[in-house]
Amino acid sequence: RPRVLSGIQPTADSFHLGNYLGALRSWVEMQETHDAFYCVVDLHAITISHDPAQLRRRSLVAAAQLLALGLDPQRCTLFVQSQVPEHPMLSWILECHTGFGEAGRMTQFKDKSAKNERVTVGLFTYPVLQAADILLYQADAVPVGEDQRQHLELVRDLAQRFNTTYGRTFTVPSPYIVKETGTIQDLAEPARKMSKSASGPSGIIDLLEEPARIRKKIKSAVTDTGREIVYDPENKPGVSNLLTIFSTLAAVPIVELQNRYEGKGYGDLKKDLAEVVADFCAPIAERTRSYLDDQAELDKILLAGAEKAHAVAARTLAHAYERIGFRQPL
Ligand code: AQP
Repeated sequence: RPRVLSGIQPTADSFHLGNYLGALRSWVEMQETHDAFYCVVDLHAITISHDPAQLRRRSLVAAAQLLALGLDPQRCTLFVQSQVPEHPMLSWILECHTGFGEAGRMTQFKDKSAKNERVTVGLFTYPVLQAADILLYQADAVPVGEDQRQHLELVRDLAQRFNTTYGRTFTVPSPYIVKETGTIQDLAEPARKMSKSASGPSGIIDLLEEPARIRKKIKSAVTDTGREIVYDPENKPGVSNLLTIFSTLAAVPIVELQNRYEGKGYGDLKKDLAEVVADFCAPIAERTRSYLDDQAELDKILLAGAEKAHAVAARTLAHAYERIGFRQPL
């Protein structure tokens, strides 16, 4: 089976609809067809300022949500990044093979460093740690949203560079980006992506949110001028975003939705979509709570996942050490 790896940051109290439609949906599907490794990337979460107790809690909530979405520890390896020591070890090696200018071209770094007052070296090397995450597992594919495409290009470049310099060591991974849902836009500002850090409360829908709040947000989503319900992301980004969300969650093709709402108004579309989203999120929130009720079991699942991940990561790191000219790690 081909191997996949992907990660998600525990930087909020809940994942949002963009995370789910852009990435996590593929995670659940790919555990059936791939040898899948998924991690909660808490090392990445400290690249911006954080609170330790909150991070500890959020990592657990993140893992519980992933299980609630359908990840099955029997079918995939689910772990928390900081429990597997090889990640920062390989990251250091890769940092020493990354050009300063090359890392400086990453648009996510440019965006985040412009927004944060305190810009750390860790924020700068963020995508190199991401490369270590992926290369340690020899992943063939990486299911991510469109916003991660540039980072994935860097990962490929680093793998190729290392292989050319020292001999074949790493699998060169391909991004797996679902075209239709590559980016889910902010509900209040449809020109921007829905984002944990940049979206205001009216622009983002959390999977753990109360149904009443979800309905309210969908109903007040910014739509475009005109009345027609047609998919046209360029000229009608608001309505198109709603159609994308509707189509994927309800498994109805967009053309069919266009036909269904012909002659009707934005209000009709929003009213129905509000129900679809609220009905989708409610059982996820319920299941997340029940995973969190048994923390001992959750800890056990994560420890078992970390042990499985460590066995694979240690093998790759030993190989990289050999190639580089280091003595073997303990
Ligand atoms: N709006 C989005 N549409 C589609 N996919 C998205 N992803 C994030 N936002 C969207 C995908 O979710 C996965 C998890 O990425 P992450 O942990 O790096 O989350 P993120 O990038 O931190 O999410 P945000 O909301 O964008 O947070 P900030 O603003 O803090 O960076 C990734 O596969 C990502 O592509």
